[in-house]
Amino acid sequence: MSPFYGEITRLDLDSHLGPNMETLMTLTPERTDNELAQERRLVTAIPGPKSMALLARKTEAVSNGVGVTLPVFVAKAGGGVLVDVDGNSIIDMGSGIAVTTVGNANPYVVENVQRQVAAFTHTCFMVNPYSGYVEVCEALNRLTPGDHAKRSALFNSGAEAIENAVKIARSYTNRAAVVVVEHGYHGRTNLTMAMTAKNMPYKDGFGPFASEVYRVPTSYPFRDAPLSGLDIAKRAISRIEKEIGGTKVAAIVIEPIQGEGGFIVPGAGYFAAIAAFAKANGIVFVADEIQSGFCRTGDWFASSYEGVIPDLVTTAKGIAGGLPLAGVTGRAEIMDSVHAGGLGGTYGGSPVACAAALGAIRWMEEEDACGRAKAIESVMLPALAAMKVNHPTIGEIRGRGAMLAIELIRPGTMEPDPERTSAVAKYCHGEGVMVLTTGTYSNVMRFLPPLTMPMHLLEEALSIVERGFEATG
Ligand code: PLZ
Repeated sequence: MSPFYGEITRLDLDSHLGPNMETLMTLTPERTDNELAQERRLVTAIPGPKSMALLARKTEAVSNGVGVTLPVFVAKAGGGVLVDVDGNSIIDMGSGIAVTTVGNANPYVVENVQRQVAAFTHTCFMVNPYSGYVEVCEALNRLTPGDHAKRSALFNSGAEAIENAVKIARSYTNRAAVVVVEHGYHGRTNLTMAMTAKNMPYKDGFGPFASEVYRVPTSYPFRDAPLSGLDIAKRAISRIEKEIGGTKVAAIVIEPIQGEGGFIVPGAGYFAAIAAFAKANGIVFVADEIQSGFCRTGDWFASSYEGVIPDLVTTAKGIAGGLPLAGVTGRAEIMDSVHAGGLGGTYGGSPVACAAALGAIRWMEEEDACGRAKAIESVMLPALAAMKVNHPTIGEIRGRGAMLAIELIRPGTMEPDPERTSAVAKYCHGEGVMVLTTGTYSNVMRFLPPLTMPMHLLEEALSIVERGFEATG
């Protein structure tokens, strides 16, 4: 049987084939399938008057607790651009925080979703099931690392996937403790706030937090030197043994590349040593691939770079081309240890989100999304390296595939420079390039372009980042 959605939502591929890898580097499509010119175009100040008017309405209608990075209100998006209500076309180097990996309004996603909403919008999978849910689980079981027997369950958001991974691990092990690491980010719900490291803006004033969550050292090569990834793993393991007890731990939850923590790629051996410790102690090792998964790093899952086969993998973001969907996938014996009816929710694995995911996954497989992420890396790394030579505030370039970042410091020190980071980001925004910042110290500029980004726009975005350094120096 096809790993994709059945006949009902099968796409007419011929009319929607995008550029493949052979043509990716040479061919720069002028238009996407939703007819957006692939160009940076500024016709007003950023934000323009229509966006400003909407921003005023937002202030009156939306809770102040919900912030906005760049208040340009989006009217259309696709390929590598966001087009706002004033007609500005902005280069999208953020993908809505690593979500629109297959591009905004990807035609495979759009067609599947349109067919699905016309067929039915909801039944609740726990009440009356449908094939899309099962097919997404089959795809997750097939694509996540390891060829052991697996099962999956679907949810609505990354935080919900993490909550459920912890529920499953506790149910399987009959243990309570959950171990997370410094700089980790896992969400904004009560349990996941406890698991998230950074106070502002995620936790401040929102406690008390869930109990039985313990934080141990993480590998941060730029700031650990001369200690190795393995040295830090030993430190983390010793902390678990001395302060919690290995046999008391239900789960260790780690991102293979830390996203909100600052795109931190662990030093060699760290991730694998922690996974081996988990295995030796009957602890469920959970890889949080919510930001790093689905071809973002040039592999389907970033755990593969570490040679680790996690017991459970959490996914969200890139899985469904922008529709809310998340998953927990893992060893059948762990996933099946939960009593029937113990996992679920009204909307988890909605038929519309599942149809979107099947479109997104199909595009990733047919269009060699991992190869595209690597092609993006091969354009970006040399450009960023050249920038580093001219701008000593760039302390480190890191990441994998289309998940790259630069960490800004005060030249000659290791001191983070969040002000410069924010100034460069603001410059880029004003020039029509959407960049995001991240990191515990807010001093990391991260790049998460959609994998449909035309190379000429990628190069243009990089040249504007460079000008941002010149203008703020
Ligand atoms: N785990 C690794 O990156 C979401 C959060 C942005 P949700 N990261 C972006 C913000 O300010 O809220 C994330 C992640 C990792 C879990 C999550 C949580 O995923 O879908 O936002 O709940």
